[in-house]
Amino acid sequence: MSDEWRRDYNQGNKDQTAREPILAASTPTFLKRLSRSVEEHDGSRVVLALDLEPSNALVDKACSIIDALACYICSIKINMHLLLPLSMDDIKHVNDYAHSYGLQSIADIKLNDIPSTNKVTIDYLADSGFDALTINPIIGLDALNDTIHHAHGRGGVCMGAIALVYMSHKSAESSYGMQVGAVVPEGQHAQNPTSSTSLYRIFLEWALTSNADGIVVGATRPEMIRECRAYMVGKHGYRVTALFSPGSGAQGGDPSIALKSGADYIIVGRSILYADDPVKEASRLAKISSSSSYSS
Ligand code: NUP
Repeated sequence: MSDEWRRDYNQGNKDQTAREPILAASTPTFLKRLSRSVEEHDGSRVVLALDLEPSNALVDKACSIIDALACYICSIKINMHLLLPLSMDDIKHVNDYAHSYGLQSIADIKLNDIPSTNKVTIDYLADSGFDALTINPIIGLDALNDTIHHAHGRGGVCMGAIALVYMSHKSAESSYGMQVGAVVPEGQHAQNPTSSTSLYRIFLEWALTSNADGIVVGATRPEMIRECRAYMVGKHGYRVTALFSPGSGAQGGDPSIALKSGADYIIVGRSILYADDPVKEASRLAKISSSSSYSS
């Protein structure tokens, strides 16, 4: 190793130490920050998916959309539509802009790698101003636990982690709905520790065991929302994990039914972004989300 390499390497290790979780007890969790945002935005439980089509001036477009819609939403959500074309500085600018309106920002990257890579990813996302990220439980219970623990301890931020439980698109049935021979600890979801169950039930159990801040269940599957909500309430007796539901509007789900079935937040992109009047549509969804609630 050359001196120059050694110097960089050692510096890198020092920086890594500086990244070790240092979290003040007073740092509010993602869900607390999100609840505050709901209060500040007239009770709206709409998470806006900023899924802009490829074009120039994406940062300006994202910021003008935030200007127009901030009072009807509680959070933005950014995925590959912006993460791939934009730089980290650009993304940070958009996130800071959202924060200036009191909004939260979720990185919808469906994190799905080995724990060491996941941790570096989380650090970059936190540095880019994100408040939470989505994660795919297919990485396995220990990896999920480890990764979420790292997100929660991320110095000064307390990143939230939202686990996929049942996605909204049609073919999700062939994966999340798959029957698998589960070995689930006794007393948990499956009655019989070696019985077969559906993959989404295992993901739900793992999400709760790993202290995920939220789960994703598609608005296209209100019966799954109802089942997951009932299980979460039954397990904890109260709500500690929020249910985020994408898939209303463009994907065919009904936002009001999703919320009444147990969703806490609806994630909406195209039906707002490409509405004839996006402000009117966002305002309509904000009203629905503030007035529809779960009844068991
Ligand atoms: O199961 C999921 N379904 C889904 O649509 C999980 C997601 N994260 N999403 C995201 O939600 C998707 O990537 C998109 O950003 C948004 C829904 O957008 P739209 O169908 O309302 O336009």
